This record gives sequence, structure tokens and C-alpha cells, in this order.
Amino acid sequence: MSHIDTIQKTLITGDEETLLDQVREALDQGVAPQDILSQALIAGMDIVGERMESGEMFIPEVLMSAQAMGRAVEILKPLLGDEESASSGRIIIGTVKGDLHDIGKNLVVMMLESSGFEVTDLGVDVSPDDFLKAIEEVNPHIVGLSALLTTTIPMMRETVSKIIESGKRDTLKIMVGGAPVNQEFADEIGADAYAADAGAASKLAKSMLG
Ligand code: B1M
Repeated sequence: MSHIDTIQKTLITGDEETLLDQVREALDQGVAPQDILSQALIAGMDIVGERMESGEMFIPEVLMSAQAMGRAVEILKPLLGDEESASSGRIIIGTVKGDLHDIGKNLVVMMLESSGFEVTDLGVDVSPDDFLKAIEEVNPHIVGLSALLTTTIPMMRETVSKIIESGKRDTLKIMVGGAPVNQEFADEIGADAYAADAGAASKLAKSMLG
């Protein structure tokens, strides 16, 4: 079995310590960190999602895989990205209110940071008011909203509306993403950009800030 297959299989079992050993071993053997991330970890989480949906895996098991993935990503983090030094701009980002999914958002944060952005990560379950508070404090160039549930993407619309009401809309760009989000929805709620994945988010952020 290849390193990629082995890592993916272990991620699905949620055996964190074995996963970390296998990731380190694959890196030692010259497997590219980007391949470990996309082909083993992200693809593995997709399988976890399918099994969750079909009832083969339950929430505690999914959480074990999610936690193991977070630790594995920490190992890969310094090895990915452009490592630019000058600040490319200030970004605040969070998963919207009612939504606790943060693995994808954390990957977006990682890519943005490694592209030189100063990122303020507000975490998960972030209310429109908390976004507004952070906008006041940080005066960001970009606000990023993440959501993974069809039931929480309406909260993106509400957050954008609150930003408009606050009078701050013209001072910043809004980027949205997450599995149930698409370009059409982004246009509909008045966001400036939609990114399908972490790589696209970093490219878009750079292009939006010229
Ligand atoms: Co949840 N969950 N979950 N879950 N979970 C999904 C999303 C689901 C699709 C699973 C399924 O049924 N197939 C389903 C949603 C169905 C729907 O809404 N249509 C679901 C459900 C139903 C639920 C609960 C309601 C289950 C329950 O309690 N009955 C519950 C809700 C809790 C809540 O949020 N209030 C719940 C809970 C959980 C856990 C806590 C167990 C755990 C989250 C742990 C954590 O995040 N710390 C969890 C997980 C792990 C998943 C799956 C399996 C994996 C998500 C993930 O991390 N993917 C997921 C199934 C799936 O997606 N295949 C599922 C990997 C990640 C790298 O991808 O997050 O898409 P993703 O991020 C990508 C892009 O979307 C994009 O870039 C990222 C990196 O490339 N992106 C952005 C994301 N944000 C962006 C922001 C941007 C730009 C790009 O700009 C700002």
C-alpha cells in the first residue's frame, strides 16, 4: 500500500498517534506535503463524510478523524505555501453562527498566512455582531465567511447584511466558501468572491488586493 493510501486509511480509523507517525514517515520518504494534504487527508475526510451520511460512522468517530486531521495538518503547515514575509493585507475569518465545522476554514487560514496575510481567526459559531466587532478592531481588507451546513449558509447572508447596515461594506471585500456554498449563492448575497478551496482562497485574496 502507498503512503497516501495508508495515511488515508488511518485517518478514517481516527488513530491519531499512528497517523502522525505515518505522516512523518511519508515526509521522510520524500512524499510531497501538498499530496499528503489533498490526496490522503482531504480525500480521506470526504470518505468520512460519505460514511457519516450513510450511517456507517457516528459523530464521535467523525470527531476522532477530525481531531487527528487537525494534528496532521499542524505537521504539514510549515512545509506548505509561499512563505512570503511582507504582509499582503489584513483578513478576518470565521465559521458563521450555528456552525462548528472548522477543518476547512483552518486550511484556508493556513494558506492565507503562508501567502503573507495577517489573519485574525475568529473561530467557529461567529455571530454577525462578533464579525462587526472584529471589523471595528482590525479594520480588515477582507472578511472571510465559512459554512459547511445548508442550514447555516443563510447566516452568511445575515452577516453580509449586517456589514452593509454598519456602513463598513465599502471599506472591505467579502469572501465566502464551504462545501454547500457556490458562486451563484455568493453573487446572490452580495459577496465579492467565492473560493472552492484553500488554494483558490489564497489566490483570490491576492488578486482582490491587487
Ligand atoms: Co459535519 N456535516 N455535522 N461534522 N461534517 C458535514 C458537513 C455533512 C456534509 C456530512 C454528511 O452528512 N455527509 C453534513 C452537512 C449536510 C448538509 O448540511 N447538507 C454534516 C452534518 C449534518 C453535521 C451535523 C448536523 C451532524 C449532527 O449532529 N447530526 C453536525 C452539525 C454541528 C454544527 O456545526 N452545528 C455536524 C458535526 C460535525 C463534527 C463536529 C462531528 C465534525 C466537525 C469537526 C470540525 O470541523 N472540527 C464534522 C465533520 C468532520 C464533517 C465532514 C465529515 C467533514 C468536513 C470537513 O472537515 N471536510 C463533512 C462531510 C464532508 O464535507 N465530506 C460533514 C474537509 C475540509 C478540508 O473540507 O470543510 O469543505 P471543507 O473545506 C474546504 C472548502 O469547502 C473550502 O476550503 C476548504 C479547504 O480546501 N472552504 C473555504 C471552507 N471554508 C472556506 C472559506 C473560504 C474559502 C474556502 O473563504 C472564506
